[in-house]
Order: sequence, then structure tokens, then C-alpha cells
Amino acid sequence: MERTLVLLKPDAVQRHLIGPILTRFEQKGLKLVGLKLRCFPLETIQQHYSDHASKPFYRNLVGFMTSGPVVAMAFDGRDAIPVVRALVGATNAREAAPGTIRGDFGMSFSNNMVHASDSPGAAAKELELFFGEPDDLIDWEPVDLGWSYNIEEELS
Ligand code: 3AN
Repeated sequence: MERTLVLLKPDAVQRHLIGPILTRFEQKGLKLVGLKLRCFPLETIQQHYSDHASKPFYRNLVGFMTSGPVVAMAFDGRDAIPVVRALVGATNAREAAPGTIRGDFGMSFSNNMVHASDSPGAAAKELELFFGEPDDLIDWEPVDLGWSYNIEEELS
């Protein structure tokens, strides 16, 4: 099982898209194990995007991500990191494929509604940053697990 971090950016919150986007992940069969609505501190967002610190869009990105509430979510699932990235779609929402979240709900490169971890290393760092406090993450077993997966083949 893999665990990944998803952020619903301020544009998703302002545009009342929390429900529709969360539904995509739930319906796919990913297990929600953490959920927070916060105006995250500037330092948290700067740390989160530290790899982009030298990029021309960095200042704008940090300003945007601290402009309002953000929803942070953690999901578990087999291959959860690539599965979530595929659901989210290409960075530029104008080019994202129809059927993806960005492809269906957005028009912008910068205001692209969702962040999703892109590797196991990034997921570990990002989960620690957004869900690093005790009790931030909930361990539970969905009752339909045996219907969402063939447990013997896929989860052994
Ligand atoms: P993704 O979120 O698709 O993994 P990254 O990690 O390359 O994309 O970029 C992080 C965020 O920075 C993007 N979600 C987007 O909001 C913003 N961003 C990336 N490239 C650009 C760009 N060329 N112009 C404006 N914003 C950008």
C-alpha cells in the first residue's frame, strides 16, 4: 500500500469544488486517512514548494497558496501515488485530458486546483509537513476492501 498527499488549493475551495474533487478520489476506491481545512502558515507553503524557489512563478505560487483556506488530504491505496496523479491530470489545466480533475474543472496553469505528491520520497516529506502531528492520520479498514481489491492477488 502507498500513501500520498493531496492539497485542494484555494481556487478549489473558493469555487466550491471540495465535494466534487473529493468524490473523485473516494469513488476511485482510495482510502481517506487524513483531512484538514486550514490557512497554512507561509513557512509551511514555502517549505512545501522549496524545489520551485528559483522558478519565476514561485512568488505568485506561494502568494496564491496562502491566499485562503486549503484542504489537505492523505489517501492510501495500492499504487496510490501514480493513481492520484493520473486522476489529477496535467499541470496546465487547459491541456489536461477530459476526465481528469484539472481537465474537467479548470482553465489555468497556476490555479490548477490540486497538488498531488509525485514520488514516494516527496509523499513522505509532504505527509510529514502537513500531517506530522500525532493523531493527524487515522488507521481504519473500509468494509468494502475485499470488493475494491482482490485481496489475495493484489494486497498480499
Ligand atoms: P504539478 O502540481 O502538476 O506536479 P509542479 O510540481 O511542476 O506541477 O508545479 C507546482 C505548481 O506550480 C503547479 N501545480 C502550478 O500551480 C505551479 N506551476 C508550475 N509550473 C507553472 C508555470 N509554468 N506557470 C505558472 N504556475 C506554474
